[in-house]
Amino acid sequence: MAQITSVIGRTLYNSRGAHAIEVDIRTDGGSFGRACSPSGASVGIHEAAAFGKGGAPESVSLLTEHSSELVGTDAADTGSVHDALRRIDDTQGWSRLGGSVAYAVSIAAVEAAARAEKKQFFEMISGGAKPAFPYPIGNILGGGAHAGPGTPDIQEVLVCPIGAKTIHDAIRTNFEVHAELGGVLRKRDTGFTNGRGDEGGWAPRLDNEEALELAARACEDLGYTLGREVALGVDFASSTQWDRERGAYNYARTGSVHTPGEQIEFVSGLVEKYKLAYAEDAVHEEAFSEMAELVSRFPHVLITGDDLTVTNHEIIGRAIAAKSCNAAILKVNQAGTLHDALRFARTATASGISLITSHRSGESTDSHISHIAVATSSKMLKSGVLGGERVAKLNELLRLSEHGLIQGMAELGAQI
Ligand code: 2PG
Ligand code: MG
Repeated sequence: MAQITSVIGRTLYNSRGAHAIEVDIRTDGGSFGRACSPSGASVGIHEAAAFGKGGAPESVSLLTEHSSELVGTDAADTGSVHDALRRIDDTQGWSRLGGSVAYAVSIAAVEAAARAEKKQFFEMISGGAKPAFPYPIGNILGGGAHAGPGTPDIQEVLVCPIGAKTIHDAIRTNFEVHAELGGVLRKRDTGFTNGRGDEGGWAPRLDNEEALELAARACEDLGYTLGREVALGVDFASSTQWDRERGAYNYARTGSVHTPGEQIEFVSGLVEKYKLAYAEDAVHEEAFSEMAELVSRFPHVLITGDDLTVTNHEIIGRAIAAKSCNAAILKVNQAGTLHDALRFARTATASGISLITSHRSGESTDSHISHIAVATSSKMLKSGVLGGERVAKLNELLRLSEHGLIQGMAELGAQI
C-alpha cells in the first residue's frame, strides 16, 4: 500500500490562459503523482464549482492548510481519498475547496499509486472490467461559447471515424477530416484567417446549417460516406441558447428563436439530413422529457447528456428513469472526485448508457482522460483534434495501443 506523505497544490494556467490547479502527491515509497484540473466555458448549473469563493489561490491555500487530512491515506483507494477531501469540504458542489482541487488530488493520488505498483493508470481504476479503446471524437468546427461573434450558435461540430479498425487509423482519419475542412473553408471564403476556437476546431463566419454542410462536404471530398467510414456529431450545448424567461432557444447569431417543439424539429432535421451519429445536449439541461423524445425518435443515435447529467450519480438515475439519454458525458471535474465520477460511470454502464469520456474546453497537457476512457470502456473519447493539449490525449491512446491488455475498437464498432 502506498500511503500519501505529502500534498502540494499550486495555481497554474490552462489552454485558455485561465486559472487551473495542479497537485503533486508523494507517497511513503517515494512515488510521485501529478494532475492539473481542466475547466469548462459552457458549464452545467449542477456541476461542481471550479474553485471556492476566493478563486484558485484561496482553494490552494485551503488545501495546504488541511493537507494533513490526506496524509496517511492509501493513494490507490479512490474512496478513502474522496472521504479525506470530504472532511475538508462537505458542501454538495465543492463550493469551499473547489472541484478543481478534488479533481487534481484524486487523480494525482491514483497516479502516485500506479507508479508505486508499476502499473498503468487505467489498470488502477478498471475495477476488473475489460478495458477497451474508445473512438476518438473531435471538434472540427466550433462556435457558441468556444468561439467569437459570427461563428455558429451551436458549440461543436464533431467527427468520429466509426469505420476505423485501429486507434491509429481512427486518429489519422480525424486529422485528415479537420485538415480537409480547413481547405473547404478557405475555398469558400478567401478571407478566412484559419482562426480556431478554444478546442482547436475551425471558427469560421458561418451559420449552423452551413457549418454542417461544409463539414459533410469535407468528409465526402475525402471519399468517405457519412455513416459508414466517418460520422458527424454535434454538441448543441443548448443551455447556452436557452432563455428560461422566454421559454425559448435564442439563436442570436443566426437570428432565430425556437420554441421547445421547434428545437426538437430543428435537431431532428439535422440528425436526419447529416446522418448524425451523435447529438449532445440537444435541448437544455433540465429538459428531461424532451431529451426522451429524441431518444425515442433516434434510438441508434447517441443522444448524449452533458449539462443534463453533469457526471452526477443522482441525476443520471433520474435520466435513466425518464429514458432521457442513451449516452452520457463523463467529465471528472463536473463530479469533483474520480471516486464520484467512477460511481456515475458504473451506474450508467449498468443501465446500458454508453459513456463518452470528455475533455473540457480549457485543458492542460495531462492525458489522464485517455486512461479513464479506456478503463471505463467508454464508447468515445471526446478530446478534440488539433492543439497541443488535445493531441496529448490522442498520443496517449497511441502509447496505450502498445499495451496488450486493452480490447481493440473493432469489437465496439459494430454497436454504434
Ligand atoms: C462540452 C465541453 C467540452 P466546456 O460542452 O462538452 O467540449 O465544453 O468544457 O466548455 O463545457
Ligand atoms: Mg457538452
